Amino acid sequence: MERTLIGELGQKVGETVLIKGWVSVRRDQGKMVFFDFRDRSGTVQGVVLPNSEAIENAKETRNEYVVAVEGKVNERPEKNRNDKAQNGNIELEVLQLTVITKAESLPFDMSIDGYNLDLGTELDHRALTLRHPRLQAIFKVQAVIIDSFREYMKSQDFFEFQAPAIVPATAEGGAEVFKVQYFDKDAFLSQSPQLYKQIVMTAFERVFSVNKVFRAEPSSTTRHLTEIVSLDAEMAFIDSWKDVRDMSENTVRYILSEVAAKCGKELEVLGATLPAMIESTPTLSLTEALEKLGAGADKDLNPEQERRLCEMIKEETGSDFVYVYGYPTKHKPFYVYPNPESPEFNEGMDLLCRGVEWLSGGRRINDYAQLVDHVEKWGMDPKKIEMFLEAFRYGVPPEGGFAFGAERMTMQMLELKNIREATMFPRDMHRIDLLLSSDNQDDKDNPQQ
Ligand code: AMO
Repeated sequence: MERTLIGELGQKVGETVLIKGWVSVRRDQGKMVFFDFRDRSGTVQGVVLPNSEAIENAKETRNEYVVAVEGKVNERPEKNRNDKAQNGNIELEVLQLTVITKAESLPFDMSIDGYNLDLGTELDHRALTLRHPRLQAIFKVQAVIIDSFREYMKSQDFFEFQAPAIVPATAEGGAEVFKVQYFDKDAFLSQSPQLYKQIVMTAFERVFSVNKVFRAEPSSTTRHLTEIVSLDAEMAFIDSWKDVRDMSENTVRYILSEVAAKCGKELEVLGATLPAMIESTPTLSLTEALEKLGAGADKDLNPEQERRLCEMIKEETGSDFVYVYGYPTKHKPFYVYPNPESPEFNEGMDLLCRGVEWLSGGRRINDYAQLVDHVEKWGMDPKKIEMFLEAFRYGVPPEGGFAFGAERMTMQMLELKNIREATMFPRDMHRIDLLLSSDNQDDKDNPQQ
C-alpha cells in the first residue's frame, strides 16, 4: 500500500490507509491504546481497539518510535470532536502497527501540552526540540518570510546574486567584526553584503541577496546574534531615499500578506497576531522622534526609546511600524548619503516594528568625488575597497537600498521574547551549539535590551 500523508487523511474517511511517522504521544488505557501520530504534514489521533491485531505492538511502542500504521479513517463521534485541532474530526483505527525504528526514552516531556522548557535547555537539545510542533511552526513561518522576500524582489525585477562571506575590509565600520586568519593574511567575515550589493547594482540596476552575515556583538541581548540571515536589496535610478522607503514598505506588506495566507495554522499554534501595517507607514526624522519622546538631540534611539516610540505610534495611528530617518552623518557608515540641505544629517532610515529595529537602509553616495572624500574622512584605507571604488569611478546613477534581518523579522512577527527562539541554530557570544563556558548566563544577561 502506498503511504498517505497525515495531512490528507481528512479526505480519506472510510478508507484503509498506510501512514508512516513518529509517535508523539501514547496513552495506554488498559484495553485500548491511543496514539498521536505525526509526520511532516501534521498529526492525527490513532486508536487501537482491544481486538486489534496491533494491540501487542501498541503496548511495546514508545514515544518517538518511528512506525508504519495501517488503519481505517473513521469520523469521530460528535462528543469526541475537537474542531480546533488538525484532524480533530477523525481518528485512525489502527489495524496493524509496525515499528520501523526504536527510540530511547525522552529526557523531557515533548507532548504539545506538557512541553515546557526554558530557552537554554531548548537550545541545548535543538536536535530533539525541533520535532515539537511549536518550534516547527516558527521555522515554517521563517521559511515563508525568506521565500516571499525573494518572490517580491523578483516580481519587481531585482536580480539575485551571491555575496562573499570572506572579505578584505569591513563595510559597516565599528569593532563588531570577526577577523579570520586567511593563509598568512588577515581577512574578515562579512558584516553585510553592502559594498558588493552596491557593486553589483552598478551593473544590474536592481539586485538582492539572501546571505549569512556575521557580527561580533560583544554582549548577550535578546535581539542580537553573531550570525544572521540578511535580506538585502539595492536599486538604481531613485529620485530620493523615499523610493527606497516605499520599496521596503511594499516588500514588508507582501511578506505579511504571504505569511497571513500561508501560515494560518502556524500562527494559531503560536498564538501570534501579525503586526498591523496601515496604508502609509508613519515616518519621522530622528529629530522629530526624539522631540516626541521628550529627549534631547542624540545620535540614535536607544532600545527603550525605540520601544516607547513604537507604543506611541501604535496608539496614535494603529500602525505597528514606524520609519525613522535622518541620522547624524558622522555616526553612520561612509556610504550613506548626506542630506544636501543639512549635510550633518543623512538620508539613512530604519524601520521599527513592535519596539525593535527590523531594517536599515537609505540613499547612498553615488558621486565618486564625494565618496572618496568620505572614505578619507572616515579614516578608511581606499586600497582595501578598491574594487568598490572602481565601480563608482565609471558612472553610477542615484541609488539606495535596505536590509532586513530575517531573525528579527520572525521574532517580531511572532511576538517571541528572544531572537534565539527565531533562530534554528543561534550563535551568540556564549553559544555555537555548544556552550562556550560553563558559568555563563547566556540569554539571561540583559534580557530587557
Ligand atoms: P544594519 O547593520 O542595521 O544595516 O543591519 C540590517 C538589519 O540586520 C539586522 N541585524 C541583526 N539582527 C540580529 N542580530 C544582530 N547582531 C544584527 N545586526 C543587524 C537588523 C537590522 O535592521 N548595510 C546596512 C543595510 C543597508 O543599508 O542596506 C546594514 O547592514 O534587522
